[in-house]
Amino acid sequence: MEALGAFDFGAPAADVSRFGRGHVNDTFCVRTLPPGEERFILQRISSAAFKRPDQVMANVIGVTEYLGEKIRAAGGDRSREALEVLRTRSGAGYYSDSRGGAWRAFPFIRNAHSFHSARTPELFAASGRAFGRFQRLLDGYPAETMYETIPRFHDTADRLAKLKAAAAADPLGRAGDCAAEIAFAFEREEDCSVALDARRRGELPLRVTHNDTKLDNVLFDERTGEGVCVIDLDTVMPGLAINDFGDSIRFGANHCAEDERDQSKVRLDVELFSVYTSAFLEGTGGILTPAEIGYLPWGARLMTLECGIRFLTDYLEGDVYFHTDRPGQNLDRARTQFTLVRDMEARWEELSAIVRAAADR
Ligand code: ADP
Ligand code: GN1
Ligand code: MG
Repeated sequence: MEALGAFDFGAPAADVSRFGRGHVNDTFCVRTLPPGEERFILQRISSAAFKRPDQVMANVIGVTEYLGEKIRAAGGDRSREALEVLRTRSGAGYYSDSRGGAWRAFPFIRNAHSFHSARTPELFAASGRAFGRFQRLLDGYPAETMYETIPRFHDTADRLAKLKAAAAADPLGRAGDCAAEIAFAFEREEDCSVALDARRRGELPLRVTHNDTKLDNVLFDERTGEGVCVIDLDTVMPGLAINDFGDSIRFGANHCAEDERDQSKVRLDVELFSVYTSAFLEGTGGILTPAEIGYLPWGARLMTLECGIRFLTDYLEGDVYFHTDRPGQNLDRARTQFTLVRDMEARWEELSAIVRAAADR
């Protein structure tokens, strides 16, 4: 692997293996030869997702250095609580290989793991505190210096427009298999603009947000169980706090796989919703405005709807964006999201009451 030679890992690499379950980047774990075996994460940044790896890395370096300072100032362990970009041998933030692939590396955070489902309420709460804290730590970050690494990333109305275009073009003749799902999304056209309109009216402030807050983007300390480090920072950019809350709920407040085939197993776990809400609010340490708190349920509903729309669009376009390992996987993912949306709609008053009660505590 050409990229290996671009970084100084302190010793020759003994082993390189695929790592993690990310849907977008290609992640590897590099182990160096003993004695003093070290580990690193080596990643090829997805070119389907990110057109400007230079801008991605400028954001990631800016944010990790800023977080590092804050963590040090608070007496924390900088090497575990924030990612650190390993520079290339020539001092750059990433390496471009001869095929145009962009590679970056991070020291591996040891004795910590990511999880793909909220096995216990405590684990889910720990992720909420970690993402809330992430938001709080970045409260003073100069948003105007950041690049928009994926334009209109959480513009749900734009995502719906892209679904419409994909359904109309139907390049693989798949639209017939998912007419019900396409209709489900189109029926919710008005919802798609709820958060964007609140933003335009000035009700919701723009903050520096993570934008991809699924459970596997937190590393948990294997000893304490606490969320030690928020990772996967490619989409950190100006956005809405409610979306960071919402994407965590989408992924974690249930007991099914994201690509569950049996929709009878898919339902929102209101208890987990409640646990996450309290923990996230605790982590944010009071920085959220009353309007942001009021819109939290919308964050959950919209991130789930949007993600379903994105999976469905990718299914129609031939699975070119999200990694898949079986046919129909993106369609199953879309169906799961839409079942969760339906559940959130049915329990809307309950969710709003839970958020109000958590905010009052
Ligand atoms: P993707 O964007 O494809 O989701 P991530 O950056 O989330 O890629 O990395 C994929 C997985 O690799 C994570 O879920 C986590 O398990 C692991 N990982 C990433 N960075 C580190 C790190 N610095 N230390 C330990 N594990 C990591
Ligand atoms: C992708 O990279 P990963 O697997 O953490 C995607 C998210 C989706 C998620 C769905 C840059 O996240 O937006 O919500 O898959 N990331 C990007 O699981 O598109
Ligand atoms: Mg990830």
